[in-house]
Amino acid sequence: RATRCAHTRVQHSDIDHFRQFLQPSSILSTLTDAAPADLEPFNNDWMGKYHGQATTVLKPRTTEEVAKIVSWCSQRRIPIVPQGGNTGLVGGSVPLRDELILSLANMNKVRSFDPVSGILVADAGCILQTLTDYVGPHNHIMPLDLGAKGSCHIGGNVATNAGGLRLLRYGSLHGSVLGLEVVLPDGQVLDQLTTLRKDNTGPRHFLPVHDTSPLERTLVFFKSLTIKPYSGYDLKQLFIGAEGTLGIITAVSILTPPSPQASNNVILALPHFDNVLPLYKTVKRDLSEILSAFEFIDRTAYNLAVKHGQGRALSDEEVEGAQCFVLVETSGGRRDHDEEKLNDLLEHLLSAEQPLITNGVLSQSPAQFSSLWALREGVTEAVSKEGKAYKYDISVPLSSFKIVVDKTREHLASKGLLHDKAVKHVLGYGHVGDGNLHLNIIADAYTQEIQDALEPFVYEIVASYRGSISAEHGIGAMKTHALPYSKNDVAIGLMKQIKQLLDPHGIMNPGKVLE
Ligand code: AKG
Repeated sequence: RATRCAHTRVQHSDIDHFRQFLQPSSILSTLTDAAPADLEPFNNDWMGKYHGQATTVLKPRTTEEVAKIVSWCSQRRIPIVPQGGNTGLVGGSVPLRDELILSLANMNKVRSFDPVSGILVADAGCILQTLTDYVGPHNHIMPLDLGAKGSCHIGGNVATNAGGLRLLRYGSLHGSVLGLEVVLPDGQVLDQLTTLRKDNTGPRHFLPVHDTSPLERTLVFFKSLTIKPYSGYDLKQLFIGAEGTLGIITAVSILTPPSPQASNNVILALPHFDNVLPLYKTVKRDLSEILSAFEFIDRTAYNLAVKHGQGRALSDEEVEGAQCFVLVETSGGRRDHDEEKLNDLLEHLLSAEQPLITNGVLSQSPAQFSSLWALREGVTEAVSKEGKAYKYDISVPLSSFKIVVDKTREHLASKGLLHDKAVKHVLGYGHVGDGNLHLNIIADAYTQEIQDALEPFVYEIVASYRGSISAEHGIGAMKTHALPYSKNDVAIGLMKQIKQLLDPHGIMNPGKVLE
């Protein structure tokens, strides 16, 4: 187990202390004048699956304020849940009990942008879409894109190592994040907000506040592992995907790629799932450098997206005989060149002796481009409108996507749970190019019976493929117990030691990532 120290609840005297340096509007507490309903959006996740009982939400405006809050909480042993847009799917951003919630929502300024290098430095609480709009006029885009872009925060994206729809083209945040500013669990500020593309020196800036710094302790720790110290540990990588358990990300330096000059997309209807792999090979070969997304939705996911008004429904003729769909996007430098390539691909696919697809619908306008994307991006929303979703974000070999979905459906049927009063749908969609399947099970309600039928069943399938139980959504509160299905004892042991080293009192997002 990771550290579990005795924790303290927020008291009136703590609020009095916070009032000394926070504006009144930055403090929301039922201990003083807030109504419990005011805290509901912070205490509950958007799926209605995870619920906390925090009495207090603080919304600092500066890194210094964050540092003061954390330093106080460290001394008082008050556990903290850092919260961004609260759009996560694994219960990582809501309290498990009555921890203090530290919302980054008021830290929402762009600190700098260099239109030549494309390097953006922004507060952690900036909304992803706002940043996209900010860099857009400079002909840049954010290196990540996801369905929750209208409300998720860049700090939360980095803290969860979010993947999304552009990973195929621009890689993971471990590559595009150049620097971070992090408030450590004792209140010190680790300033690694570099805007350098290359930096092999390891830790550079450090603002010491107390005697023994976590950095010193980290170096001693690595020394104890007989790894050469000062050889350039890239400390920021520790915080990418740590889900706020090692510190609070307050600012992010990120490389934004140039906007593509031309983007197109097409939805391809496939008669069998078996065609997805050969199709992916063909598309990669024919589109090569302009391919920017290859997204999969099965027929159930498509039907739900259409039922709940997400994007443009294809005609009956276009979907006839389709078992699943693939959305292909191209992003390139010259519209006529890219269109020619895409048209050639379609012609080649449709005229083959044994066609891999039954139909292809090419977007003809920016509005159609968006509405084809909405069919794929809108699945999550459609699922939430249909019922309560059990979500498994897994990495498994691409060839097994359908097997995993089918086996789960059969398993639920064998338990007598596949009917209108229990599980209504089992569906799969996701990022083919990244080997990332989103397995969703939609039921009328969250029940222990369904939960027990799904776990460890799903995790055992994932482990049988040596896959990952968390591809891009994080571990949160949902998967702490399931970590051993994807990480061995050595890896988990090391994670616990790092947690112990940086957060000896266990105040940072307790019960998340590690049990
Ligand atoms: C996606 O649509 O790519 C997601 O990450 C959401 C998956 C889900 O809602 O299960």
